[in-house]
Amino acid sequence: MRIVVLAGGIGGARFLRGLQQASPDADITVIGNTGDDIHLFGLKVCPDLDTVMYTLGGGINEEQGWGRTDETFHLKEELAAYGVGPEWFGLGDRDFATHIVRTQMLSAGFPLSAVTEALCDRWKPGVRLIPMSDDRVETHVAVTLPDSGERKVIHFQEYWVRLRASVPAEAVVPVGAEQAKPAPGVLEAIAEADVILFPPSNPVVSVGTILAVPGIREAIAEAGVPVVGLSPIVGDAPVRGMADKVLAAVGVESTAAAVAEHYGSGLLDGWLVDTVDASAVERVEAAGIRCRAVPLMMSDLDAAARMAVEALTLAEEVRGA
Ligand code: FO1
Repeated sequence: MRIVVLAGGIGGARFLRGLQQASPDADITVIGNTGDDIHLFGLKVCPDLDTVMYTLGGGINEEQGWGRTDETFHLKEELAAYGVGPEWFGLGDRDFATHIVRTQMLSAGFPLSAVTEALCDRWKPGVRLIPMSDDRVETHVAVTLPDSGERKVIHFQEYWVRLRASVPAEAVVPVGAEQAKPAPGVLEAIAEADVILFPPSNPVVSVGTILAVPGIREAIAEAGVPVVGLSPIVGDAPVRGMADKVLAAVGVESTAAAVAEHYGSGLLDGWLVDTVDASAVERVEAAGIRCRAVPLMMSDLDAAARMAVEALTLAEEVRGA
């Protein structure tokens, strides 16, 4: 079975680990979000691609869900000693190697998709990881800074990591998305998929950014195969991260049903909500999307695998409908 998954960071990566356990023989292609990418110290950092690669490759810092395990921060300390910022983004020594190799290959003219393939040759994630685009897309957020009251547009990572999303996101803009083209293999993977999954990733800055690349949303809508998503919102709050802050920016209430409606029945055929949101099932089905309430807390690998089974089961129900 050929499965395509649109993945962001931590939630998407953890779901993928469950999907691999649930469907070991499946041919899984991951279309990774690159809107979180940031250029630091002359290096290109791809947080969501690295989180998938490290999580499935066995190198992730499990508690954080990002960065490497057994990490040290000598490079970061030395840079700070030189007064070279920013200090708010925790790049570890092992992680730096990934960004140096990536930046070297990009400078030599390799597209990000080829670079990602080369990095995955080492990590062997067991999925094909393709960036949504080889073109530069960076999510920026309009905020009113708390101390000065100044209105500013800042990089997503500054909003997410330095400000901890502590102020409202007044606008979320995937800069460059309109001019971006799907990376080689993205549209082909969607066209050849037997099922397409939206994991519990951030619907605005992760899955939303992937869908903002012209051609990807259309390809999924026209793929003619079941498209099933899992709600990242449980009990009116994000399971992790601060999805509610960016959902507000696009006028979507932080509920499992609202996120399904936001994706729309033109895109989604099925939607899984957590058992605590069972009352949302009726509203989602009224929107033309089949809905089931199942446990959605990825407390461990087996829980993630059970969620993956539920998603694939719903996909078959939709296919048979
Ligand atoms: N998230 C944090 O909350 N604090 C950090 O210092 C931090 C550093 C970091 C370094 C590399 C990397 O790949 C990810 C990192 N993240 C950090 C997570 C990152 O902000 C998020 O994983 C995504 O951008 C959102 O999905």
